[in-house]
Amino acid sequence: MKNDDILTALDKQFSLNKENSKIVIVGLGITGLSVAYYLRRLGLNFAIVDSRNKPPFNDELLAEMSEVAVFTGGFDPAVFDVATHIIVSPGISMQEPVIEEALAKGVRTISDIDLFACSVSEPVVAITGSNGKSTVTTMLGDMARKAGRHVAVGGNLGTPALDLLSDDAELYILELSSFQLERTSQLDAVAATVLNISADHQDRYENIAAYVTQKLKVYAGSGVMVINIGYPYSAEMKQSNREVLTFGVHENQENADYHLLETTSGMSLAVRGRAILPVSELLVTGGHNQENALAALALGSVIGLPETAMCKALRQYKGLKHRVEFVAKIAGVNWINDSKATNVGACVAALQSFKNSSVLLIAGGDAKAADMSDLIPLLKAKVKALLLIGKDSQLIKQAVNGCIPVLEVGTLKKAVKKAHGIAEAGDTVLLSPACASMDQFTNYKDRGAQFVTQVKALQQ
Ligand code: UMA
Ligand code: ADP
Repeated sequence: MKNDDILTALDKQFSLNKENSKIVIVGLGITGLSVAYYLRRLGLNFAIVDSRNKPPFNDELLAEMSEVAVFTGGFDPAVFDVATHIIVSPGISMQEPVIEEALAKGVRTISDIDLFACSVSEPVVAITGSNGKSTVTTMLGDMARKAGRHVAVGGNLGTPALDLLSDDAELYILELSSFQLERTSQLDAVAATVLNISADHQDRYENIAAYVTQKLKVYAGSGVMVINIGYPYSAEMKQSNREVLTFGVHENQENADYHLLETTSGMSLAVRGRAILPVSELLVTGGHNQENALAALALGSVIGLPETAMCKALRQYKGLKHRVEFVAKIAGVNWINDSKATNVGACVAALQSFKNSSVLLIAGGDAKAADMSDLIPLLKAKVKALLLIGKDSQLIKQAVNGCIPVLEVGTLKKAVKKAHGIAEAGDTVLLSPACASMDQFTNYKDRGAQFVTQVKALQQ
């Protein structure tokens, strides 16, 4: 869209304009920086505030836009007092006292996703869920490229939505987190999905219902609702005036539009009883990835991607790093990096893909107030020993209540060393922490990369 059209849309939706608006960007992470570039392009003035002393993009911002006022080292209420609009980054809770006070005074809040939604006329596909978002987003991106579409893929995946805006893009695929959705009002995706729900971010939400409410905002607007029939909330979610497509691999899956089908040559991905791709041809493993593939197929069908192109992309999809990623086989022991398992649901999915109780599981970190006792059935079925790292070790140890042997090792380095000492040929050492990483690492990528380095060092 042209800048003038975007400005008209922003004025209409949010009374945001050059003449009367005083905009404050809250947070100078990658989202805050993308908002700054976007507002500058439109000729809108703004200030930035960040609670950290040295936010990650401070230097880049000052180098590129030295005229912008940047307030760091806390949320100074004086900055919020002058604002007419605040654009709050996803990592900051809307329950921050300064933000609550501003909203109570009538300051308008807009998310980067709102700005994005007001700036595109091309179709947008929106993907959320507790787990599998990045996998499905990238699968669908590959499918669209295979079909010859000019597609831009990002959001919570890594590239902020506003940085995707381009004249070339004919289609946008966005991964969205609950943090992004909770503060968004303008989304109207042509196809949207909540892939699944398991407890996550319970440090930011009062209860699971509050978390689900935010996830369901992905279905805002009038597009096709792509629904996983295996989840209890799915029936409530259906709206009679909306087109719905279902997918699933659970008990009632035969009722789904996209499901698994037993054929004479084995299990296949299927559309309404018609087999389209044997699961043996997928490079990614585990029932959860078959479900991800079904979700991507359903979303792809809404945007008119040919089935042949979609299946070709699925056959070639190798999976993302840090998601049940094979690292090495050392003395008959498989080492697997699943650092992206930042919640219990993801760890459960990883454990389910192993056949017997030969797993040495390295877990722990910041549990984000989750109930770790949900791991107990899978720990009993698949895990020989649990090696705990990170700040919530004690809490996890108490929650699993001695159901299997637990070793509190503290750090990842010690966990790798210990696991190497006790693993026997045929075992698998799995890093699938069920926790966020920030207590000991920069992020999950850093945690995964350190694991890979330490495992590779064992081979020397
Ligand atoms: N922070 C402060 N003070 C501030 C601003 C931020 O302490 O003033 C902290 C936050 O509490 C958080 C960190 O800085 O711990 C980053 O927050 P941010 O809002 O600046 O984040 P961005 O760098 O803009 O990255 C965000 C998403 N991060 C979060 O939602 C925490 C990235 O998702 C996303 O890729 C990026 O926008 C582009 O859309 C990451 C993530 O961990 C991968 N997401 C969570 C998840 O997947 O579970 C939701
Ligand atoms: P997200 O972007 O939602 O965090 P990813 O695709 O990055 O999802 O995968 C994160 C973790 O969840 C990985 O450990 C992965 O193995 C696991 N996972 C992926 N898809 C699913 C699914 N459909 N159900 C449960 N766990 C999954």
